[in-house]
Amino acid sequence: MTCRICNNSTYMVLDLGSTPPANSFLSSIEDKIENFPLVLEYCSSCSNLQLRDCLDSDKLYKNYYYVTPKSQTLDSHYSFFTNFLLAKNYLNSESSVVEVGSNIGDFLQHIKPYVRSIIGIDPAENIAAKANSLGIETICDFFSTAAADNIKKKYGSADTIIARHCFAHNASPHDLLQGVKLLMAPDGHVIIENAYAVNTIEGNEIDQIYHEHMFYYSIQSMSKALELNGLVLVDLFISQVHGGSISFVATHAENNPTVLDSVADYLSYEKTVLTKSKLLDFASSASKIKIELNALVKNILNEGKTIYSYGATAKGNTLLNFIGLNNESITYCVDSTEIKQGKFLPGSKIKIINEEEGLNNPPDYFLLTAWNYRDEIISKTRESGNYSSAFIVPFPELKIMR
Ligand code: DWN
Repeated sequence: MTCRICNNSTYMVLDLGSTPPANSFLSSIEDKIENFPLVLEYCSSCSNLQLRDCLDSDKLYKNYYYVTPKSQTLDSHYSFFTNFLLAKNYLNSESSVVEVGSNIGDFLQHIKPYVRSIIGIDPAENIAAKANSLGIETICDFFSTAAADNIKKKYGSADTIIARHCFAHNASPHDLLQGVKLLMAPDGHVIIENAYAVNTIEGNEIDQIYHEHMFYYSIQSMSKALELNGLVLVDLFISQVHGGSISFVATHAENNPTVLDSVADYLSYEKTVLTKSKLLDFASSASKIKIELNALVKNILNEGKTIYSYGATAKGNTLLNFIGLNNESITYCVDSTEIKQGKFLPGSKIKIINEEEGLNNPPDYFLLTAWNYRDEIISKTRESGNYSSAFIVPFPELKIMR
């Protein structure tokens, strides 16, 4: 295969078999759903990790179930993110902001008081409609050069373009970056936040691999993609959100901007992680978690105890389907997202119930499929009066927390 960023050849790192698209929840247990291969590849030329097979975006986003959850973890991340942008003057009271993949507009709601104007763009019809009903002007479309052109004609150039956890969702970063190039003001900035390949590999996060995530960006691969589109990486910051994320800050290359030390500092560490041997370790961690988690679940069930999963996450669906766990071993999946409740997880066919039901009839163990909210979910569970359920945390190493 070839790298979708630099066109050099890639090699296979990990094959997770065939699974349904991770956010295609089933309305009925009888619903049939197609499986597609989930194979991760690496390009040693630009250090890009990508999916071998990309699904048509229309299939993935027409009716989308990921609604940004209400979460303290996310609220504090939004504050950290906004303070960083304001402190570095990537955002100020005169900024016109466009957020790509803005979901229901939670982040735009957060930065609204600090800037001149905000507009969201999101392809999921149900999600964009919800954002608009909440007062966040949201265009329902995929971001592309055509969409960028329309936004520019209607609202003018954007001083700041923000794209949080959506760049990996498009099979061609070049299309997205051409749109950015067109829409961004001459002295503007684009901030692209994404799960960071270094955290994914170091944390054995094999469940970050699902069809929506077509890329696992590194500083090297993003720099290359930016460079090929007349942009340049000038700054970055790292955060713990979503299992470890990186936010790339870029601007027009023709400005010959100063590249801050943060780029070189993190790049040297990244090069020690994205190596052939660490990628092999990552692939081995998949077999290890499969064996260990299956054995643990078997022991728990043999003792006559019950397990629910916590979080109807895209990640969780990769994990459950790869491990081979289903509704015979996991009784329910608890999740706070209303539109997911009453549905069934694709593949494992586990029924999703709300948090209150999970609290009223608690299991002996929760398999924490939303492990990225570990501390928040465990505190919330304890504060609600449930001191008995233990938590099985699958990553970075399988462990039980009581
Ligand atoms: O890139 C993507 C990321 C950012 O989000 C996606 N393509 C889709 C999604 O991935 P995910 O489904 O793995 O995301 P989360 O953010 O880990 O999902 C958390 C889930 O857990 C939500 O469905 C809500 C639920 N939840 C809950 O039930 N109680 C979350 C919290 C914090 C809670 O207290």
